[in-house]
Amino acid sequence: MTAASDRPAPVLAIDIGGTKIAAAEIRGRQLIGRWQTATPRTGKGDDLVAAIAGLAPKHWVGAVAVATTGIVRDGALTALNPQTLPIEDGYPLAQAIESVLGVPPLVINDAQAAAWAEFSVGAGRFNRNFAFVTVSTGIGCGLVVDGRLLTGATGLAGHLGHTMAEPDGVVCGCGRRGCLETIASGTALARRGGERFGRPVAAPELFETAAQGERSAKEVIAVAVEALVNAFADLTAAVDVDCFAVGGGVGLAGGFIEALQARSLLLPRIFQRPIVAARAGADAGLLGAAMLVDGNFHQK
Ligand code: BMX
Ligand code: ZN
Repeated sequence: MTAASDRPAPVLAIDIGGTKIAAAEIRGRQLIGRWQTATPRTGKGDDLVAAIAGLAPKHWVGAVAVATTGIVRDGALTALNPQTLPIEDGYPLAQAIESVLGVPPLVINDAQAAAWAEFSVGAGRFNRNFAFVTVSTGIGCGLVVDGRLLTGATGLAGHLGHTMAEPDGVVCGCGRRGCLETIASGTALARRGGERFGRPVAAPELFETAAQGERSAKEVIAVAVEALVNAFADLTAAVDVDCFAVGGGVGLAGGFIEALQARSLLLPRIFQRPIVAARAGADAGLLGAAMLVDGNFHQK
C-alpha cells in the first residue's frame, strides 16, 4: 500500500470551452473529482476567472493546469474565433488565475492539451507524429511532431480549423474567408443544414436525417467530410502525420469517422493516413493539461 504522502499531489485541471467550464482534481491519470459550470459569455476574462474560482475546491492542490479554447501566448488568452469564446485580446489568464488560486497555472490551448493526452495514453500512443482533431462547436487540432507537442511561438500551431477550405466561402470569426471551421464544425453544419432546410437544424438532427437517406443532409455532411480530409492531406504534406485521431461531438457522431476514412481512400496514396476515433474521452483536455504540468512542460 502507498502512504498518502507518497502519492503525487493532485493537480487541479480546468477546461474552458465556449459553453462550459469543467474542473477536475487529477491524481496520476485518475479524475478524483469533477465539477462543471456554464461559461459566462460576457466578453470579460475576469468573469471566466470568477467562475473558475467558484468551481475550484478550497483545499490545497499541488498545481493548476488550464486547457482553454483560443490562442494561448505567454499565459495570455486571445480568441481566434470570438464567436466561440468572446474575450478581450491578450487577456492575462495565467496571472488572473494565480491571483485567485494562489498557484501560477500552466495554460494551454484545449486541442493541444487533448492531443497530448491522446498521444500519451489514447489513440496516438504508438505514433511519434500525430494529430488530434476535435470537430465540435469549432474545429480544434493539436499536433505532436517527432514526439513533441507543437504549441508554436505565438500559440497558433495546429489551428487547422482556420486553414482555407473554400476560397469563396463565408467570412470566419477569425477574419479569413472560407476557413475549414466555416464548413465542417458543428456550428457550420447547423448553419448549412438550416440554409438547406429553411429552418434551424442542430447537427445531431442533420446526422439523423442523413442516416434516413435525406439527400441534402447527406450533401452537407459530405462537403464537410471532403473539406476535413483535404485539410488532413495538407497537414500530412506539411509535417508527415502518421495518424489522425478524431474526437468531439460531431467527430464521434455515428458514421462520421467511417465517412472520413472512405473519402480519404480517394486521395493519392501518398497522402492517405489512418484516421481513427479518439480514445481519451471527453475529459482529454483536462487530462492532457494535468499530464503536461506533471511533466514540467514549459512554454516560452
Ligand atoms: C476555435 C479556436 C481554437 C479551439 C477550437 C475548438 C477560439 C476561441 N477557439 O477554432 O482555439 O481549439 O475552436 O474549440 O478561437 P471548441 O471550444 O470548439 O472545442
Ligand atoms: Zn477562421
